[in-house]
Amino acid sequence: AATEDHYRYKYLSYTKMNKFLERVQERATKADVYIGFIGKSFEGRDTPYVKITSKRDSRPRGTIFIDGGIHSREWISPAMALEVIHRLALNTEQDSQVDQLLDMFDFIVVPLVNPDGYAYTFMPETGVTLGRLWRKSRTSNYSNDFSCYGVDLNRNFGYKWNNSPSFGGSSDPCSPSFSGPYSFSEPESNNLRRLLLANKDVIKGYLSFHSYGQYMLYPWGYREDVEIEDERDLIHVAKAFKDIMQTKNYNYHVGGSAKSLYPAAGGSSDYVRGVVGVKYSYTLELPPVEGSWGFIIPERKVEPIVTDTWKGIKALLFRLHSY
Ligand code: ING
Ligand code: ZN
Repeated sequence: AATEDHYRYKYLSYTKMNKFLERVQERATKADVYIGFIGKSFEGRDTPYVKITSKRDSRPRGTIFIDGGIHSREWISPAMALEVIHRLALNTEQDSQVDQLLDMFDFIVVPLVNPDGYAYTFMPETGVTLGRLWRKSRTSNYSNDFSCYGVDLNRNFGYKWNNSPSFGGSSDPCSPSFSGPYSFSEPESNNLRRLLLANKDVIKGYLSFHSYGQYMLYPWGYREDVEIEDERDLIHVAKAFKDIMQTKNYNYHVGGSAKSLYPAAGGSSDYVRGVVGVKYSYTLELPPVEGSWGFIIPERKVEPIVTDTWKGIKALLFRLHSY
């Protein structure tokens, strides 16, 4: 039978991803690995989350909450989330920093928030432009003739949802950034909200993996002209990531997401900061930097990207803990 290493550094289908998680759980010896489900997607796919905690003792720790795959075409995002799970749960590298991290934090990882969109990007018959580059969920109820599918889940979260003037989304169900008829209209965003709120009091940091562009973004996304409290701390923690990545020849930009990228209301990291109340809430735009095929990264690049990025994430978490 295939072990979890057989599945590592690959673009896994939804089904294989679930097998990977089970194998990791079976083989974890130094950490406790719990697999739960945040709910079902629109098309009925169970959406797993993984909780990883130290085996050493059960004293309460702050929690780092990580998600991937909000946008289906950004394949490097769930791949990164799975690497985090592998590193923390198995630590086959015998990295002493991982032991320290598990002493500092509990971890909750939702590797694939949008399994329907992701499954759609895996269907060869849909072609490159329609299928592989699909961004949204796959809801089918919102256009009059049922011809336009999906909601941009990163415009559907309930903090300043559809905030005008430039909310960076669309009210047109046919648009790739359709924000939905109301906030949390989608099972996928709503499922994530439930898990976030259930852990509201313990979450110390939130990381949402997207691609692409090499940005470490903090709120606010909804407007560029609103200052965020504690910006210096947010920058300082993000710089720990940026500096490590610099030594590996990545050039990350750290900044507020509306200012650095574009204004966009209804994103998950705004919700986590604004409603869940987590000070350190980030959206990480993974490589590459540019190019029209920025979402399509050859599979052989997965290993170097996620290996390098894990080092940056570790540095960020160590600095976060020092606050
Ligand atoms: N980028 C994000 C997007 O949803 C973002 C940028 C971050 C928007 C934070 C809002 C809040 O557009 C990608 N690549 O999806
Ligand atoms: Zn995205």
